[in-house]
Amino acid sequence: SLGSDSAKAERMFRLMDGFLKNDSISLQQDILRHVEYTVARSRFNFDDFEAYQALAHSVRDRLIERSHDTQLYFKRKDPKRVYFLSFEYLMGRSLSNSVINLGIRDQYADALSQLGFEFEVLAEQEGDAALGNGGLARLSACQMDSMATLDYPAWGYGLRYEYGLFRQVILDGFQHEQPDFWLNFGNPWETERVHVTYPVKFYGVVEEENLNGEKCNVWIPGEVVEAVAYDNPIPGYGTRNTITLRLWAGKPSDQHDMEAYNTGDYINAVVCRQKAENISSVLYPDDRSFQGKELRLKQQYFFVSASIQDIIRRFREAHSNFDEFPEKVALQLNDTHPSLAIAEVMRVLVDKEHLGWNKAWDIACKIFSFTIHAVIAEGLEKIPVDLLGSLLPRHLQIIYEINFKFVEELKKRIGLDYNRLSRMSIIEEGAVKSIRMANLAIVCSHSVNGVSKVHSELLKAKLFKDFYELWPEKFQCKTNGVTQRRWIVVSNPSLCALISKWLGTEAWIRDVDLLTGLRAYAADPDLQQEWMMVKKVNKMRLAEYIEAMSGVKVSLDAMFDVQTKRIHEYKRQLLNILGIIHRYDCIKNMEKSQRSKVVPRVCIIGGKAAPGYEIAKKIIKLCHAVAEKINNDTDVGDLLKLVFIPDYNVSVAELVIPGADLSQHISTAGHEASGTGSMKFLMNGCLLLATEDGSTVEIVEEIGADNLFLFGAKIHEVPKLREEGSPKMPLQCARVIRMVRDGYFGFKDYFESLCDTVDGGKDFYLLGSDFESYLEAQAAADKAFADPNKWTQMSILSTAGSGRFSSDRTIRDYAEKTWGIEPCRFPSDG
Ligand code: CBF
Repeated sequence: SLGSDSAKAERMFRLMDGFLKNDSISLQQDILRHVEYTVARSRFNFDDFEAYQALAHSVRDRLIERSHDTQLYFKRKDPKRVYFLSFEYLMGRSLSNSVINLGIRDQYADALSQLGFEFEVLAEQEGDAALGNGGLARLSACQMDSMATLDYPAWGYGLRYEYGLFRQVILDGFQHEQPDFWLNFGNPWETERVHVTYPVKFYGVVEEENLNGEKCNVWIPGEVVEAVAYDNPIPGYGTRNTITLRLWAGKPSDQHDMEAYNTGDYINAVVCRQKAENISSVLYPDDRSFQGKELRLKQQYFFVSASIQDIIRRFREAHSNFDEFPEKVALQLNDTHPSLAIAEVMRVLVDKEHLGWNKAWDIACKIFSFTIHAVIAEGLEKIPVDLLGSLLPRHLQIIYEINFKFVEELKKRIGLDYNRLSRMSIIEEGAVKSIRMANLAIVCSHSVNGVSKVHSELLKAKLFKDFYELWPEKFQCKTNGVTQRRWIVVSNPSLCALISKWLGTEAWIRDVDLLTGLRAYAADPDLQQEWMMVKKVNKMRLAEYIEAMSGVKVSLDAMFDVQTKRIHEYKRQLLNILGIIHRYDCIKNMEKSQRSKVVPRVCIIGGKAAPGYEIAKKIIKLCHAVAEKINNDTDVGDLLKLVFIPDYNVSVAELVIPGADLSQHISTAGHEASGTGSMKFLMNGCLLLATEDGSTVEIVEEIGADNLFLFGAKIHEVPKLREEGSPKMPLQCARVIRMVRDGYFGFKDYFESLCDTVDGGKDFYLLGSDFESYLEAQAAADKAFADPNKWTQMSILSTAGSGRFSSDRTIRDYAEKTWGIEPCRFPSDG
């Protein structure tokens, strides 16, 4: 083996360092070779898309080489590895990110221009990999980038959905969903590992057997599906380390079908085989509600079972028993979605490895840690017992056993407090008896964390108070972060160059705390001038996109005010739209002579609504109806424009965020677990208009309340305001709601139920009571924008303070305090 002959191994590593050359001629040859032999087009005649495909394959070769080196090195060193289990990843495009992390973007750009192509144009050919819904999924992608860059021995596991998040198409202002068959033209980044497959079992019965005098449980499945691995390389920046995101796809299992073929039912057997592929076919498009559907549960178990088999197989290659398992393996549950992994690990260790329950449980409790992204109890997954029992009969038994032992232990600690016992039980009694997946994850995990300080405190004080009182040491906070590689270096190259110039180094790309060095120059007129130029260029890019998408021409002198995120009542896009109506109303009622004092605004809203979320869809329609009115009102002209950006996704975000002057993060206090969009805008020098919710509270700590526009009720005030209800509705808010109700923007009846959510007596999300303070914050933003130097200084200070919100900080924190892993860097210059 490599380890037993270290001289040979060293020689091999040296030889391998740079099989593929990165000079311009080698790159050109590589690209042409892929045009000819991979894309199968003549090297004398190929278009932009074919050039992109060849380019992507040439980059992939380099990624594969590095990924092999990394894996061999990990194998040799056998460090403790972390396995990140996430049901969703929003990776976006890979090309620019990969060549930047590999450090060969300029070389490729040069090689392509020699061939008559432009790198930027080819990069636009790539579609997004949208295997996730929103914040949680993009967070997973950012964290993968940080794990690779910080040289952690990490693997990501997930599902290879054939249909990613739906495409949003707007017709007459209404959202329609279209399937995103993103694999239509193949995916040049992934490698199918035909040899890495595992059987995943479903249904069937559990039988007791006698093994050497001991009773043991044997699960006889009713269906077996094969999981096939698709590997996606994740390159680190400034390192040769390239880790893997392994996604599973369903394939029919030959073993299990043989019976059907032998009985002559050929047609049915083939049709059944096809069912296997359905498991990984489609991503569920709801980001906050769960309906206990069988397919979703199947997906969860499928990905968990394949991942656990893979992890155990890797461990077994270097270890003959499980004694060292907790010293070598950390398993991170990204939300409750993968928490069946707990029951699966127990099943494997008890039923297959025969370790005995206590030893297996001891191991499970040492390896699992759990991140909660939900804020409210309704956001927590529950699986009906009947459903679980039919799909995974052995797992149901195991969960009952875990619960039994837990409740017995609990009784000893807290006595017979039945209310508390029933709240903490993993099994929820009721009309539909269910498994509380979060309780299962908390009971087993050695660490449980929220995703911002505020959220982590809420978990301790409310959602999981009982558990916190029992195990205070388990509860931690890991404030989310985003990667500066994607959100500055890739998406805002001009800002990246400017920062490096003023800091005199590019080291901040790996060591993001260096950004604080910008504070010293925030008032420097030269930097301010250059900073404004960069913003202008990015606004120009965005304005062109807006015109192309919506036909609306916008003025670059206007403040670009952006709210882009999933559409949810709690995120309060409706508050934004009502504020825009108010602004419009004010302009209309103003003396003409006064209008020159108005700070012009381009209001930009974008985001998808879950297909079954009626109110969210009405918000989208209202946005279009209001835009139609305002944008065609010559009286208003450039003073106010409203545009909705359709099909908001990662690559659109890369264009929108650098061009924003102001961005809104205005959730009702206590509803946003963290929010990560705010961090991306902050990095790009965009000022925030925000409520004190989620991670905004920490952003304020970092950049100071003077450098953003805060408003609204605080978390502790929300319950009382809810009790008070409508009497708090201010006149201005009532007036704009009335305009909508009266049909000023058309669709009178359609908007009725939407208006009811605000003035119908409940106003659960407190639009009414926050309205005045929202308008005040908007006025403060106008005032600041009217002073370009002041605004630019605030913008520089925003970027300078954004380092704390890098996923590098988050990941280091997880690695040191939760996973107990250390960097394992391939010995090379990168
Ligand atoms: O933690 C990442 C994000 O997760 C959510 O999107 C989620 O899916 N629960 C939250 O809503 C965000 O606040 C959070 O930033």
